[in-house]
Amino acid sequence: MTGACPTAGGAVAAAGGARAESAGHGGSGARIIAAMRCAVRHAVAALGLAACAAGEVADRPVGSARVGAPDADAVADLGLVPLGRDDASRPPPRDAATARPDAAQPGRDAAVGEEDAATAPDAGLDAAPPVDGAAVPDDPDMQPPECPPGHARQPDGECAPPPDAACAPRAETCNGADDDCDGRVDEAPVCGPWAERACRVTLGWADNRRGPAGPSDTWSACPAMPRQMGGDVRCTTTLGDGRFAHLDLDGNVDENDQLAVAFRCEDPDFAALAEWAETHCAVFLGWADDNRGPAEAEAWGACPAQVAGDGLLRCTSSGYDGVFRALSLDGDVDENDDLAVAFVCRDDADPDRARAFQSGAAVHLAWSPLNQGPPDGAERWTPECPGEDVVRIGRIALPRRCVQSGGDGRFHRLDFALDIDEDDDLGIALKRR
Ligand SMILES: [Ca+2]
Ligand SMILES: [Ca+2]
Ligand SMILES: [Ca+2]
Ligand SMILES: [Ca+2]
Repeated sequence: MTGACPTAGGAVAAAGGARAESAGHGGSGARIIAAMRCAVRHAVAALGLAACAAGEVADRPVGSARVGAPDADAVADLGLVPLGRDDASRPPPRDAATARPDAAQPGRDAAVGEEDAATAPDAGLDAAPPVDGAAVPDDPDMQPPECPPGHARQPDGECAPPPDAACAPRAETCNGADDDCDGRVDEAPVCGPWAERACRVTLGWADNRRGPAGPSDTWSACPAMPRQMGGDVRCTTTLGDGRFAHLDLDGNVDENDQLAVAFRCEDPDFAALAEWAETHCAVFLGWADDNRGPAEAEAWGACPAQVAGDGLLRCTSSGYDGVFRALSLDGDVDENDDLAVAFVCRDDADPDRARAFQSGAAVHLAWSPLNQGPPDGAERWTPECPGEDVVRIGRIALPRRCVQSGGDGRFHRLDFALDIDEDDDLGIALKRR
């Protein structure tokens, strides 16, 4: 033959004969090669990737060739797989010794393992015995996008970092480590109990603008002391038990009052985790007069894009650094005023971890008038939080109200129902969700 292709059936016969000759007594090398080369071309034509010139085919245009018997059987005889046939039905190469990485793609084939060979689109072609160095078609349209450096194609087609051979998978727990060996740290919502125990929220209040003038590590005696409840500058801190810390207000609460919050974590056994939580999560407080506060919102004024902000929707936060920033209230703080709370975790390098931590813990913020807040250390402020309870004193019904950050990073409003003054209580808690 001189390179012209016979009919598909002829190619099959030629290939079969060549194989018989080869197996039997060697035969003509040139004929074998030519026959197999054309068989490959027909397989390629069936895949729509290449075609013999129409004039080269004696009795049927290549464009009319269809995958199926006898072409498919012939192709299968050569260890090739026609398009549309399941990988599972693919016969193994007849001579394993002849199967070698495709010379056209040495790096790729060398990099992928057996699983890749079973799933890669060119697996059938790669698995074919090499025919006289014939190039395997490498249509870019058939290739999946390259995986990022260091990642490998998974059986489901996704790219993933290579498994850490030293990692022994176990259930993910909150420890700052990747327990289940999926390359992600604490990505499941497992950190609520740890946060409840190891982290603390401090709520500070001041009358007559006596709070620290700028960002401050301390607010009155906190956090060195868990609480200080005398004078114009007061503070209270959660104690790692999920219970409410109680803050007694004093004087009329108005434009000379301030609020502040801090969030700190400490755990000698998991110091890096505590450091991560304190610097990647923050408690936000919002305030608004004249019922301007939204019931639930992604943002409250400038927060959480900024750690504090002025204006009609004022806000402050623990700022991802454990530092107090005073929020100055305005006007008379009364039944038309709103507070709000949010708990926001963010980590550009590991968003799953931040989202999981945020959803695992909640900051509760509560209010009661006329000294009707539950005692310090109460497990609950209201039967449900968010929710409201009613306390009856004779014929007077007084509300207790509670909101919580809810795990969604959004601001949740605490709507005051009465004037706020020295007989009002605020409560703060950090709980697992
Ligand atoms: Ca993990
Ligand atoms: Ca973990
Ligand atoms: Ca005041
Ligand atoms: Ca007001």
